[in-house]
Amino acid sequence: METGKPKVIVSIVDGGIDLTHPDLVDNLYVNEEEKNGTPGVDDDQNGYIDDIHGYNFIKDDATIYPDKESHGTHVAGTVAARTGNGIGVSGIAGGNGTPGSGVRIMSCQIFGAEKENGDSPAAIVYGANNGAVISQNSWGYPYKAQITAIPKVIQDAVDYFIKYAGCDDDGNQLPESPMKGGVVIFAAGTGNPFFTTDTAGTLRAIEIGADAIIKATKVMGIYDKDPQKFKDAKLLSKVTYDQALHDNIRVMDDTAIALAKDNALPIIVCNMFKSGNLYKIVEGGDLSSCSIVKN
Ligand SMILES: [Ca+2]
Ligand SMILES: [Ca+2]
Repeated sequence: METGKPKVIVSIVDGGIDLTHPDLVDNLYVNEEEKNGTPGVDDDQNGYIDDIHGYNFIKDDATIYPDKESHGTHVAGTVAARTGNGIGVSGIAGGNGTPGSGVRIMSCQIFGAEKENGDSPAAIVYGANNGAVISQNSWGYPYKAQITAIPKVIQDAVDYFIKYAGCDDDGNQLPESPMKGGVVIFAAGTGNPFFTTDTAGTLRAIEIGADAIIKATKVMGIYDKDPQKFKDAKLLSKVTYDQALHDNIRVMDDTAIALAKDNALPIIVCNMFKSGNLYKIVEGGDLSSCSIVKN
């Protein structure tokens, strides 16, 4: 089981992390040039003064402080609270029990007290430019903001992170980086009154401008008849939204499929129990052992 690696830096784009938290101190990202540098001087010349553990994109300085709800600290703990130290919680990538064996968490602060919002595109880009290969985002817009699509500046920052995290200015993988290009994670609930999980999940995929939504199931994909009942059931590599809506296919509920159709969001159906399946789809775009719903 993977418990995290210290070479992997995760930027927490959120409220500021409590940098003194005993369950997090061992797994904080440290910019050594700034730590051993001169206060008030941008020692590593990255455009940010004294950014030792990340940066505060509200105040435009390096003073990181927890938000009102301690949400940033909570999220950081879920990612990398130290495992096996007898206190607090264990993060999913908090290490194997040996000090310093988990991923490194970087604090990119965009929330503070109420009505304090930071420059979130700059915070996402900062992560890519300073060694993070995973950008963790657990935030959104209030309903009253009436935002129905991901703002272009955010989409551009997300695209930048995916393309350039772990790379030098020419787009080549840095020797110390564990990967070329990054992963942007949006953590959010799919609960929505009167809507199914499938429909709410489809809505979230549209909101973040995703290339596709993956429906992981017990079977390889979509069949012409129930593969559990019929031995000669045939796997269909592609079906249209209208086919998915009709017949007995029932990939998802009709509302979810209609929403995907209206927004031209492909639905990939695959087997969640087959090892390496998700990786094949996400990394290589290999759809040979799954089905896709699109026009
Ligand atoms: Ca700096
Ligand atoms: Ca400095």
